[in-house]
This record gives sequence, C-alpha cells and structure tokens, in this order.
Amino acid sequence: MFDFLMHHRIQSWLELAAEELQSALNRDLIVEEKKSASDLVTEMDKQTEKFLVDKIRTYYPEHKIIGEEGIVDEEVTDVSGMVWIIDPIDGTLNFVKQKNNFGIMIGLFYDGQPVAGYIYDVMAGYLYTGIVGEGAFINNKPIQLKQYQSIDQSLVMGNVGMFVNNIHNTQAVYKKALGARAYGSAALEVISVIRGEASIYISHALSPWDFAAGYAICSSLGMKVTTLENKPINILKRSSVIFAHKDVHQEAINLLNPTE
Ligand code: 2AM
Ligand code: CA
Ligand code: CA
Ligand code: CA
Repeated sequence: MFDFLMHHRIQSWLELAAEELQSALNRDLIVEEKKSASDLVTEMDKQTEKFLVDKIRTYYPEHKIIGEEGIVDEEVTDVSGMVWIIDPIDGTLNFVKQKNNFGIMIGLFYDGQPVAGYIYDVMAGYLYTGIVGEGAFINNKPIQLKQYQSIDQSLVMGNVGMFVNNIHNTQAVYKKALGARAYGSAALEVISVIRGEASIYISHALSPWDFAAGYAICSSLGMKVTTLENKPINILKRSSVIFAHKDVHQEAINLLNPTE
C-alpha cells in the first residue's frame, strides 16, 4: 500500500517541484484572480499541481487524486482506497507578495484514514513528513513532540480574520494562550505546531487540500485532529479543523464550544 519506495518517490518529486518554484521567483509570474483580489492563482500553482498529478498517474494510476487547481477534473465522491490530496502552493498570496512563507502540501489517505503527509517549506528548504505508525520527520530527522500542560503555557496558530472576528469563539483560545500567531499560509502555521513552537492550530473553514497534509503529519505525531465541534474530519468536505497536542485538545474544545 504505502511503502518506502512511494515515500522516496514523493520526496524526490517535491524536491523537483520546490526547485521549480524557487527559480520561478526570479522571473515575472502570471497572476490571476479567482474569487477576489486576495484569492490568487499563478501559472506555478497549475504547473506544480500538473507535475504532481502526472507523476501519480504514471506510478499509481488506480489511485484517486484531489487538487486545489482542478487539474484532475473527475470529482472524488467516496474515500475508498488510496486518495491523494494536493495543495501545489499553499500561501499563493505570500508566494506573489513576499516570495516567501508558502508551502507545497500532499496528504495521503487510505479508506478515509491518514497514511502520510508532506509539507515543504520551500524557501527554508525544510521538508516535514509524517507517516502514521512511524512518526514525523524534518528533512528525515525524527521529531520529538514536546509536552504541554495547558493552553496558558502555549502559543496558538490560526488566521488573523478568524481571531479578530471571534469566529467559532476562537478569541477564547487566543485570550487563554500566551498569544496567537499567523503566517497567511496554513502550511506554515501547521509547521509551527509540528515543530512544537505552538500547541494548537485552529481554522474555522478549510478545503481538503488546506488540511490534508497537516491532518496526516499531526496524526503521525500522536496529536488530536478533529473539527472545532470535536467531530471526525471528512476528507472530502470543507471543514473546520483543530490540530492539537493531546494535553490541550479537550481544553480548547471546551473554550470553542461553551455551554450556556
Ligand atoms: P492557498 O494559498 O492555497 O489558497 C491564507 O490565505 C490561507 O488560507 C492560505 O493557506 C490559503 O491557501 C488559504 N485559503 C483558503 N481559502 C482561501 C481563499 N478563498 N482566499 C485566499 N486564501 C484562502
Ligand atoms: Ca488558492
Ligand atoms: Ca491552501
Ligand atoms: Ca493553494
């Protein structure tokens, strides 16, 4: 099903894709608006997704693929078998404006359950991987998960608008924590949690490609992954998500779902 050869292939594809993204930053990008002026897509989003889809199609033609930019046009309607979920550039606005703080993400699921996740912090040159049952790695070096006693001893990651507008009572978590931090890229925010810099990542509404890789890597680290209502995540649907160290997950859920 999932083996070392597959892991090795994915890593080598990501190295090639990351090199292409880095060199694209030295020339003019073709930038298009999707739904709004802050919702962008470049030719590199499409090229990177196509590159990954072509590789998967070549080596694993029977697998299902979901990608943000719609290179594969058949919709995946059931979770059975192996499902690849791809975000070719997470943080496209950062890619365009900052030439930094963006990532490539791949999540692999079997029968709806996480198998492996990959987040490449392209400009830092760090590849975060997680294999469920085996643990997580930064550039192939095993990660040790820190312990947290409570939210008031930790930072929380999420997006600015969600905290400012108190969506899903997220301000309660922000106020209890030492502070909140945001990068404008789900990839980089989740990396902060994987590295143990923060104990929680929260988002009120993500698409499968935004959460798939983080879901798998955080699961491989033994963290708790649920919706903000403490329900299991459906990998085919838009969803709220919380990725939290086991020690603080319940405390966060209680703050997010107050009972009056
Ligand atoms: P993206 O860059 O892959 O689109 C900050 O904008 C974060 O929210 C990024 O991780 C971004 O992913 C994600 N996001 C999800 N939906 C978005 C939207 N409609 N517009 C902009 N960013 C979106
Ligand atoms: Ca996008
Ligand atoms: Ca994304
Ligand atoms: Ca994207």
